[in-house]
Amino acid sequence: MSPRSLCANTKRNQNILKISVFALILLILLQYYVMTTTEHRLRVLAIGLRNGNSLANLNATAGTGSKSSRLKTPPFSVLRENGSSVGTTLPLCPVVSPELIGPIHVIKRGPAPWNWLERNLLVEKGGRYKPEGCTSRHRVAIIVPYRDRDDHLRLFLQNMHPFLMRQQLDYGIYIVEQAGRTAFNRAKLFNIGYAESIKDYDWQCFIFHDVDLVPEDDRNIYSCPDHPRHLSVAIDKFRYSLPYDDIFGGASAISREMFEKVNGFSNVFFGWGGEDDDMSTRLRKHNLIITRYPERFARYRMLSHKAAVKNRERHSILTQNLNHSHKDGINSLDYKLKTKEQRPLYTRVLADVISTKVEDDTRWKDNPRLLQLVKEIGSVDLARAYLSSS
Ligand code: UD2
Ligand code: MN
Repeated sequence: MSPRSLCANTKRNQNILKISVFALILLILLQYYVMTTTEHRLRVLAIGLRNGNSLANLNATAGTGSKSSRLKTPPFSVLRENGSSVGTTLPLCPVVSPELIGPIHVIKRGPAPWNWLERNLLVEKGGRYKPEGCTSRHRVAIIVPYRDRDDHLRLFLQNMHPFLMRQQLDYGIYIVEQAGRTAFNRAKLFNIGYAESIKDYDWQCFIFHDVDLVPEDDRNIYSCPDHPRHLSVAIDKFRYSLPYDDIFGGASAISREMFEKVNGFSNVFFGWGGEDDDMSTRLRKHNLIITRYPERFARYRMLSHKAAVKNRERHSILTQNLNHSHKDGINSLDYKLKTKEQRPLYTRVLADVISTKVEDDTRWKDNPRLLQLVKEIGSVDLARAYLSSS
C-alpha cells in the first residue's frame, strides 16, 4: 500500500471514529432527556395536585397525554346508583382512567427526604386519596408489612402515590409495622392490616404488597378483582419471569369477601417463606382461581436488599397447616396494637404479633419447648399439634 493511500485510510478511520463518538453522545443525551422528562412529569403531577388542580386539568398542564381512549360515561342517575366511594354523589369515573401514562420511570435509588415527600405527594392524612371530579369505582386498602426499611418505604410512597392517583382509585395505604425483634411475620401483619383498616372505612378489597416492589407500568390496575389476582408477575430480580405457577407472594389483590371466605392468611409463619404458598393453598381449597395481568403490564422493580434468613420449618408447617386453615387466620387473630396513627402519607399501625393469650398463659411455663413453640406459632392448639407430630 502506498503511503498516500495509507494516509487516506487513516483519515477515513478517524472520521468513522468521530462520527461514532458523536452518535454515542447524542444517544446518551437523548436517553437522559427521556428519563428526566418522565420524572419531571411525575413531579408536576404531584405538585399540581397540591395546588388543587383536578387530575383532568393536570393532564393538560403536565402534558401527560393519555394513551387510553376516553370513555363516554353512562347517564348520571345510573352512575349514582352504582357509586363506589362512600359519601360522594359525583358521577362514576370512567372504566379506564384517562390519566394513565403507560410505562413509568421507577425511582429506585436516592429516596427523597420525608419533608419533601410530605410537601409534594398530595394525599390526605393517613395516605388517603380519592379522585376529585368523579366517584371512584374501587375502594382499595393497600396493606404493606414493614419493619426497618425506611429507604424502601420512602421510595415506595414516592412511586406509589402518583401511580395510584392516576388510576383514579379511592385508596388508603396502611403500613403495618411489627414491633419488637421476634422473627418477622408477614402474613400476620396482613391480617392485622385487614382488621385495622376495616375499622376505618368500608374497603371493597385489599392489595397485599411488599414494600420493596415498585410497578413499572400504570396499566397494571390496582382495582378490586373478581378473582384473586397475583400482581407481581414479572419482576426484574427474577428476570421478569414467574418463578412458579402458584406463586401469590410479592403483590396481590383480593376482594374482602374472598379474603374472609378463606379466613385470611395464616398467623403461624414466622421468618422468611411459606406464608404466600399457604395462601395459595387456601385459595385452591375454596376453588378460587389466581388470575394475572399480561406480563408486559405487570412488571416490577424490586428495591435491593439482603436476602432474609429462611424459616427452616416452613415446609413442615405448610403441610401440617393444610387442615388448620379454618381455625388459623382472621378468626383466631390475636395481637397487641401499640400505635395507630394517621401520618401525612400513610396510616401507621404498629403491632406486637405475639398473641396476648400466650403471654398471659402461665400453664406453659413448665414446658419450655412448648412455650417457645406457642410463642413462635401464636396458637396453643397448633403448637401442640406440631409437637406431637415432630
Ligand atoms: C419473597 C416474596 C415475598 C414473601 C417472601 C417470603 C416475591 C416477589 N416476594 O420476598 O412476598 O413471600 O419472599 O416471606 O415473591 N419486610 C420488612 N422488614 C423485614 C423483612 C421483611 O419490612 O425485616 C417486609 C417487606 O415489605 C418486604 C417483605 O416483608 O418487602 C418480604 O420480605 P423480603 O423482601 O425480605 O423477602 P423476598 O424479597 O425474598
Ligand atoms: Mn424483597
